[in-house]
This record gives sequence, C-alpha cells and structure tokens, in this order.
Amino acid sequence: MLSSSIIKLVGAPIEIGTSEPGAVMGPAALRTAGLVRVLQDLGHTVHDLGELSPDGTLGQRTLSAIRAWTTEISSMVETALDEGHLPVVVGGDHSLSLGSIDGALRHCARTGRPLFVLWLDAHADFNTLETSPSGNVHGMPLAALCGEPGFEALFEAGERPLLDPARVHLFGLRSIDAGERALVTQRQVNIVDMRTIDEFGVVAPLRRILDRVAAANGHLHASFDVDFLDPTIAPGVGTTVPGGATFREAHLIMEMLCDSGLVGSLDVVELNPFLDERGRSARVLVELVASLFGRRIIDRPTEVPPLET
Ligand code: 5AB
Ligand code: MN
Ligand code: MN
Ligand code: MN
Repeated sequence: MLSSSIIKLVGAPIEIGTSEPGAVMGPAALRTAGLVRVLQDLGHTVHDLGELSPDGTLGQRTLSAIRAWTTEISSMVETALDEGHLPVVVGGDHSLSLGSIDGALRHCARTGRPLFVLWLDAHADFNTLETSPSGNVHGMPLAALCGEPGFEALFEAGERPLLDPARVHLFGLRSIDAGERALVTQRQVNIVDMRTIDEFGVVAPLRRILDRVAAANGHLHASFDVDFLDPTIAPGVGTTVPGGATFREAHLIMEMLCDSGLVGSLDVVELNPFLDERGRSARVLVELVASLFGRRIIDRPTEVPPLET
C-alpha cells in the first residue's frame, strides 16, 4: 500500500502549455470515468478539491498565466504533503508538473528527504526556450524545474528549491529533440527508454529505480503522461508516439509502485478527451490509478456481456 491513504485530489484543467486544444477537459473525463469512486471503493478517503481555476488565466496563453497555475498547484501539493496526505493532480497538460514538483520540492526541503521523479512519458520534456522546436511549455517542465536558465517567468520571484537532474528517471522515452538530448546527457538525467524496456521488460529497470529511492529514504513523485502508453490503448492525447507501453506493462509498473509504498505524490497528465475514442483512454487511466492505489489483478472482475435475448 502507499504510505498515506488520504488522497488529496485536484483537477488542473490547464492547456496553455500545448498547442492542441482539449486537455482542459481532462479532469472532467477522468471524473466521468469514475476516478473518485474507484479510489473510494479501494478503501481510500478522497478529499476532492475540485478543479483549480487561477484568477486572470482564462483565455491567457502567456508564461505569467502558467505561473499563476504553478503557484496554485505548488501550494496545494506542498500543503497536502505537509499534512501527511497524498496529492494527486490530474490534468491538464504537462506544464502542471511545474507546480506539483515545485510543491513537492518545497515540502522535501523542509523534511530533508531527497526528491526523486519517475517521469513516465514518451518524451523527455527537458527542452529549454532555446532548444524547443515548438515553443510549447509542456515539453519543458523538467528543464525549468532543474534550474535551466530562462524560466524565471514561470515561478514566483524569490528562491526556490531546484530538482536534481540526477534524481530524475525518464521511463518509456522514445522521442527526443536534438538540443534536448544533448542537455539530458550533460545533466546526467537517468533514462530507461523503450529499447531498454523491449530488452529487459519493465520490472528490472523499475526495481533498480525503486531500490535507489528506498536506499535514500527518498520521496518519489510519479508523473504519468498518457503518451507513455501505446496509442493503440490510449489514443486520447495530442502527442501520440508509436511503440509505447502495453496495457500490462503499464499495470505492472503501477502494481510495483503500489507494493513499494514509495510514491508520495502523483500527476496524471495530457489526457485530451477531444481526441479520445469513446472514453477509452480515460477509462484506461482510471484503471491504472486503481492499480497504483491497491487494486490487484485478482480483484479485477470479469466483464460478462449481457445475454442476448
Ligand atoms: B509532453 C516536443 N519535444 O518540445 C516539444 O506531451 C514534444 O508533455 C513535447 O511530453 C511533448 O514540443 C510534451 C516535440
Ligand atoms: Mn513527505
Ligand atoms: Mn510529457
Ligand atoms: Mn509526452
């Protein structure tokens, strides 16, 4: 089981970080797919904080509008962690992790525990304003959090704790831009790419990461981008890349994370219901969250189709 059973759930319907509209509907689709009920049925208490909607961001597509989100998400996550709860932020595009990880970093700066990030994603999201081919901030959050220059506008003025790139674990990578790739190598970000997963499966590489976090008594923040999954099982995302994780690989990861008890905070990002097919991706995500929060494969009911009459 995860360390805390009180879950602080918040929706962050942000899509300023992407050029593909629709992620704003992500939290609503996850709720429609039964996110809250599934967690409650597993015995968890869910404090549902509803959807954030920072003042002055409506219709704004600026770095300062993103900062308003970052600030709100960060303080929600920091407070939840300070209270001993487990924050779950559902998006919304991946720029929301600027806030969730900033909040976790602030909490960890106080407890003295090192923060590790498991970034389940087809992409590295380590572009800077200079290396980005698109200018979309959802491809930049890790670079910003790790203190690369040029991102001051995304955070409140003043000192902030930085993420150590050597404690970031990219998992499922299969699309990276040239400048981003050079930076990730230079900063010694850890990578388990799809080639590694093809060769060794998910178990051995993930176990190494979990052992590392456990040995350091670390806080593990998991950030789940829908495009980590193969587009055949989760088409509802703006940036599909073929060759992603299978249904069982993804579940196994969640089951192992659950068993480890190490996950202290979670993002579920980039669901774009406008691009989904009959809610499939939203449903898959809810199932995956259920696995992370304790549902075992032997608890999964067989779906019996109704008898034809
Ligand atoms: B996502 C790309 N690297 O920077 C860029 O979905 C894609 O949060 C970023 O992982 C994808 O625009 C961002 C080409
Ligand atoms: Mn903690
Ligand atoms: Mn991403
Ligand atoms: Mn991605």
